[in-house]
Amino acid sequence: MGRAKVYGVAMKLYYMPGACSFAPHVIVHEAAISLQPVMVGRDKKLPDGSDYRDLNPKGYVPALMLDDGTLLTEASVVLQYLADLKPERKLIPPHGTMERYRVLELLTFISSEIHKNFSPLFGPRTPEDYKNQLKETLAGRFGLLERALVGKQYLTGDQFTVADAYLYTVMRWTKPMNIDLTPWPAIQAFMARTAARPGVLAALEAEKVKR
Ligand SMILES: N[C@@H](CCC(=O)N[C@@H](CS)C(=O)NCC(=O)O)C(=O)O
Repeated sequence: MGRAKVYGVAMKLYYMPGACSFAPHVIVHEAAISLQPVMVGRDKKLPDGSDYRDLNPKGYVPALMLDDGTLLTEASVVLQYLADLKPERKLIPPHGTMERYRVLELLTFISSEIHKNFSPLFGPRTPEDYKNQLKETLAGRFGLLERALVGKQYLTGDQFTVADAYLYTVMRWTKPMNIDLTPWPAIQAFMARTAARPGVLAALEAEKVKR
């Protein structure tokens, strides 16, 4: 079980190393949030030997267990919840602003158009033809992200947000999938810039995954 800085353990983040749960893990470090990260094994076993599915019937990560035992799932929602705990860190714009809707728009885009087009690429039974089709779809989506990132540090400008943590997390998967990012230089620059952030480095170290 990886342990980030524990400031007074109660809330728990369930994660698998390098999976989409890495995005909320980054936000935990970016915002210095007090929680205990708990690693879920590929066999769905928790460090105490119990079955993760007994706790979260969805069986996938991330999941956030709040201090009162409430379980919150779905990466985009867990990201919003964590960022809202520390509004002064500006990891998500305030409620009711157009800036917030823009970040929510990005989270949904990353979830449905990037994350979920990557997922079947990891499946050992996914047919090669379908994998190639998915890679073509992803390349089209990368073109949109490239345009969004040109001339900017992060997706919304100079401020790092939950959308950037999520985008960095899913774009890391281009490496194991042997997808060359050379055609998208603004995405490449974004990846290098984000990888150097202390919050990202701390999350990488906590999950014992490579940059
Ligand atoms: N809709 C979920 C999907 C989460 C998801 O795909 N999690 C993957 C890791 S990226 C997972 O836990 N896979 C292991 C499994 O399903 O057994 C979300 O957005 O949080």
